[in-house]
Amino acid sequence: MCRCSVKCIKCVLSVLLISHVCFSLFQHYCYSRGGMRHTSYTCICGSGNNSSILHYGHAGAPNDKTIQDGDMCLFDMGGEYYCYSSDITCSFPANGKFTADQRAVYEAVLKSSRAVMAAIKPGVKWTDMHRLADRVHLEELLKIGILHGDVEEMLKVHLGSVFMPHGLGHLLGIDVHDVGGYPEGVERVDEPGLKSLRMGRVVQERMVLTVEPGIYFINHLLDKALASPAQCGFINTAVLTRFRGFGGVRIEDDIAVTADGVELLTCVPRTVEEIEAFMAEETSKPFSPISSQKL
Ligand SMILES: [Mn+2]
Repeated sequence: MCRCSVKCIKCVLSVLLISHVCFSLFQHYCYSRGGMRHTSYTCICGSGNNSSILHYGHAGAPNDKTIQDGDMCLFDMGGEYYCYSSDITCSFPANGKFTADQRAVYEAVLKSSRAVMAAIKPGVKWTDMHRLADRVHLEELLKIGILHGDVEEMLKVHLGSVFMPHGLGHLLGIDVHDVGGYPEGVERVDEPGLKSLRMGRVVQERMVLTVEPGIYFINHLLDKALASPAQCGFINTAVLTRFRGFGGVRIEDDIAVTADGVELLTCVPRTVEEIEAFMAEETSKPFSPISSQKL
């Protein structure tokens, strides 16, 4: 189902409309091409500032925004095949071309995603992978100029969770957030960000997991950080202001843990160059999700 979901995502990447239309195209593609009657969850098709809403797409925020030129889009979509789930997020600029700020934030997340994937192997703690993603994000936000100061000090005051308030990833299987994340004897770490992890275990061979770091500009979390004496000193308010309304970037891949590393199950365009090339090629073709492709 990962392979078909990837093809569907590529199909949706090539046309942009109202968010729920993108969801419906994905559903149609999943069912007609992959025999997948259901998606694994209500897909998230956020754009612009809505891409910072972690579970955008629910009934209270029903994927109803028209996508605008210049928006970042965050599409979190997965098909379900005979109860087995997939869960993939692509973030991309609606018009196919990253601005300098969009590129900087996107590449910061890609760097943490790839650092985590390079570090995962049997025996590592999943909580340490989350901490690694936080560290890379903070290092990169420092380079962008949104933060200043010492990354070690930032980690002590949990500054990473201001930008990534969710967990790094979760077990994937019969359920999209599969069970077994906290068996008896495994305690949840009660720290911002880490407490949201749906899996607290040591990584084992043959586990299937999502790796989904993200950086989001969520106004109420930014305001809270600016009001916190422990955190506000690290934030460059003038630069941060530029990113208000940016939304967010998440890069979510599905992996299977092997004896000495990972197998990547989601082969979608990931680098800035791959995404821009893919969107330039696809948008140059006439689009019809029903008739243009042979079933
Ligand atoms: Mn996920």
